Amino acid sequence: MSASDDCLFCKIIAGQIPSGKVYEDETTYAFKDINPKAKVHVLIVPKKHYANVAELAAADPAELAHIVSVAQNIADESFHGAYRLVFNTGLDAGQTVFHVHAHVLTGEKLDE
Ligand code: D5M
Repeated sequence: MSASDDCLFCKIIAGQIPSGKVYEDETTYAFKDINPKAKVHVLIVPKKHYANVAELAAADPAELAHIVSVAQNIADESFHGAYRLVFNTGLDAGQTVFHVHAHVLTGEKLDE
């Protein structure tokens, strides 16, 4: 799946739009959510463009597993390994950016 010219997260990954980077490797990029819902709220994205988590899981399950391990590392450093991992999928579930992203919520005790 190729990057869409008007994809906000492709532009962030390419450095065309600034972001609060917290982690980067060959395949994956993580940055602070602009509208944090927890003390630590990080978005983790694959550098390749997939619209949602189902597309990513079908095309590259190893990358999905890698995103989970990046989330675990962020939570290990922020809040003794406790975190919430959310993939909003579809407009009616609140997905607003159609480049798959894991929301990692951590850094404090979360509401149930
Ligand atoms: O989540 C999309 C998330 O993306 C939402 O929590 C805000 C965040 N966002 C939007 N623009 C930016 C920029 N420029 N930097 C950082 N974070 C951003 P969704 O699950 O699609 O609703």
